[in-house]
Amino acid sequence: MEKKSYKAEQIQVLGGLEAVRKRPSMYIGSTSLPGLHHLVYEVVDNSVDEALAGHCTEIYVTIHKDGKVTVIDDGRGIPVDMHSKFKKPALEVVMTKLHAGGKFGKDAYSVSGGLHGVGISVVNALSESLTVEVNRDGKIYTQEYCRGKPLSAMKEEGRSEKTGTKVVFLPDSEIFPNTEFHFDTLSSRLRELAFLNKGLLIAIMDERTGKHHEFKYDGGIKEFVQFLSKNKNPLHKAIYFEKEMDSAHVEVAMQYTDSFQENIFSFANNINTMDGGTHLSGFKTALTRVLNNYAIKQKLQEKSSLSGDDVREGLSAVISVKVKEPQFEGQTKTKLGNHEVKGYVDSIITSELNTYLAEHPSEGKNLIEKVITAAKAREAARKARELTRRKTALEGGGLPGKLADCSEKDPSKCEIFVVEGDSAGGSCKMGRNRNFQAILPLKGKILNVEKARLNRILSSDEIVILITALGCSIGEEFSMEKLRYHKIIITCDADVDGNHITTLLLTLFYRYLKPIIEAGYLYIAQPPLYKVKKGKKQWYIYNDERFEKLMREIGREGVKIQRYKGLGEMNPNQLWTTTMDPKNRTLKQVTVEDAVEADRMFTILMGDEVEPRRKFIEENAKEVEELDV
Ligand code: 0RA
Repeated sequence: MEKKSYKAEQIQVLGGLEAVRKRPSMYIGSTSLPGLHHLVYEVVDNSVDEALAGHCTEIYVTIHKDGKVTVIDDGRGIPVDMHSKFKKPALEVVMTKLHAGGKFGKDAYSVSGGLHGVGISVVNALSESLTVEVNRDGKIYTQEYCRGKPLSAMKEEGRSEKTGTKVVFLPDSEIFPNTEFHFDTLSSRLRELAFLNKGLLIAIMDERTGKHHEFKYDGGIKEFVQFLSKNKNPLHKAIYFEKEMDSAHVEVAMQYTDSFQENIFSFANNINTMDGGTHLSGFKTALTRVLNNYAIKQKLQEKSSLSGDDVREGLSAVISVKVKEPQFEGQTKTKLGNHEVKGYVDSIITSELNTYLAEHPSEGKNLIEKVITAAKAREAARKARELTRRKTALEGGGLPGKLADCSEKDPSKCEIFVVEGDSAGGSCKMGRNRNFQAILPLKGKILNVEKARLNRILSSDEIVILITALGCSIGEEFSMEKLRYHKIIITCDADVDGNHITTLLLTLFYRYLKPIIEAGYLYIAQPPLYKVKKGKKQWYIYNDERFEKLMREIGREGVKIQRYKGLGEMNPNQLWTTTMDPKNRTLKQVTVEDAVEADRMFTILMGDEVEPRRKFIEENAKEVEELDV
């Protein structure tokens, strides 16, 4: 990319930072954990922009013991020349004025859109302290700030032959209720960025624990796809296409595996476009057309009959586009809107995939056989569904006999507790508020959907009962409008079996009913672990930490402790107060925060490969302590 020389005046300034401190969520989405982590991404995005412009090759992120984070890059360094309007160095303007961007104009791709690209000044505004050090023009420049305000003028401190920027910041505890960074959260986003920007080295070090990762992928998204298929059985080597168009750079990597799930991620300017958009739809349209034509040419079918779902079964793919003027749409700004991109992606896939199939006949044969088997299974599933419909009326109509429904009919007011076992189900039925709380007891373990296609899933009684109770159907006929409850609460024992059933249910929702998770309708009940009694006082305790703390406060003498092993040990009244009463209970909302990690976790935990599962459980022993899979 050509080198644009930079002038301080190019920086557009919209205003001061008071607005950011007054309404931080407007700029970083929230002040809870995602917002906190966004501070790091914001700084790193600026470094990645330098890499996209061809000036940066390494980025180092460090989480320090005192809660600070350092980001170092070897880019050009933030400019330090005088800004004529402000009579201040550009560095100070960039750090203290809102939206002091406009650095590359429309001449380059940059990470911006959604919540990204709000500017590094936002990080400064929301930091108790921030120090920036710039290596540029043979010199070192520094400046320090407190809550966005400079503590002194920019200083020149010696000479340096390097170029680059170092930012050290401490998130403001007046703004963020929790200022503790999660290594895994940061690490997985940084890994994603390294995949998306081939050759760029991104390292993260956690000085609190010594954990560290270093990511550098010369194969870029091709390696991303291999990573996604890692615990599955690939049918061929990953395929990679790349093309530079007038106003966009398009990359696609894909690989079929023998799994039944589709696993496609799309990105625009390094942002995960969760809601897809023109790049994704261009890919899907072209893939379906190319494979239908291929199957006809191979005399495997007479006319196009493979559906989009068929051609995507078992497919891992990453579509990454970099667009000069990205338009992000939708409420969360995670849908790419640029119309020209659909055609770009379509034409690349059409020509390149046809070439690939012509040049790789045996790979072609393997994958088209997989796709045709998927089509046959889909047909079988349709028949199974029809059969089930006749039997139990899958959508609407008759409700399952085991369901104790609520009297309220407005889904936004209704809750359903999906309860492990008939006896706990019975207590829940007695304890509930029948106006708005429904109870569905499930018998034992449901089928592991990770290992089955939809037609087999639909032959499982427990799943059909659950889907029927929910009202929303499944597969091609899934309908959010028909969902009968906007709170679905998984209620299992806090033991090995309970955890297993919870995971099985989560897998079912993640794989087949994902919109329910995305809408925020899925929850996990948090029944208490202990009842502690001393004299006339009694406490319900929900976690071990709190338990230890209470024991330190009240001592052990004359104290009666009951450890709950299952919901069945509580009477209806206790169940109501501790677990069901909206005024007292705590519910854990299920989110698809990191779909890549979630997919890996589900694949590892539920798939058939034993070794990765053993390793995962070992590494995450704390979280899955009692989960036997
Ligand atoms: C404004 C203009 C230029 C680069 C940057 C800011 C910049 C910001 C950050 C934040 C972290 N690392 C960074 N690296 C660069 C353009 C510089 C030029 O044209 O020379």
